Amino acid sequence: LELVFATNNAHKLEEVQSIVDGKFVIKSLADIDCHDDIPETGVTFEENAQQKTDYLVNKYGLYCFGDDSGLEIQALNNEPGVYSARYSGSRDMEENIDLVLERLGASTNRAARFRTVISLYLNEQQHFFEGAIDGSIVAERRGVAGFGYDPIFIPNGYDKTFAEMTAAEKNAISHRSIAVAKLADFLLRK
Ligand code: ITT
Repeated sequence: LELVFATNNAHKLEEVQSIVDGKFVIKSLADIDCHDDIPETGVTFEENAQQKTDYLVNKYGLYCFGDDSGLEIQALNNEPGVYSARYSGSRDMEENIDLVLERLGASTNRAARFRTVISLYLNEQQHFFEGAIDGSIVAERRGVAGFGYDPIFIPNGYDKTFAEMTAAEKNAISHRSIAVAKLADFLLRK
């Protein structure tokens, strides 16, 4: 089975490839020579994830999956949420993290959740798979691994941020790995 992964985020591609570990073949957008900026205008992870797969289905007629994900911070009314990639108005993650830390300030409620929704389009049918992990936001960045908000998120029960973990440690517990495990189970049962 070959599926196109509708993402322009190289970190997501790498994580998902390592989680799937060859159980099925993942083609990137570069592999199909697609360099488009796929529109993302929804207000939920589901809508955005489906927009990514709808785009490939409509343009290329391909079976594919897409990942929409983000960080929900309780004290910020679940922001940045679907706006995680552009919270400050730009895709610069330094600025996005600065804005989160500034808005959170000295708040004692540091509770946060990473969420991923995967949209799969296969055999003319639409499916969704979700993953989430609860944790908290630290006062200052820690670690250099991973991507996005990893330097400020500590999963509950751990004392390291995602950015202080190895890829294998993050992939063993992350929101993305939970969603991808459900996707892989579904595909392998077919
Ligand atoms: P595609 O839409 O092309 O897949 P994107 O980076 O725009 O790539 P999203 O729209 O899903 O992806 O935005 C999610 C943002 O949330 C992402 O840019 C990161 O900043 C953040 N994010 C998602 N998963 C993350 C993770 O595992 N660790 C840290 N930050 C993450």
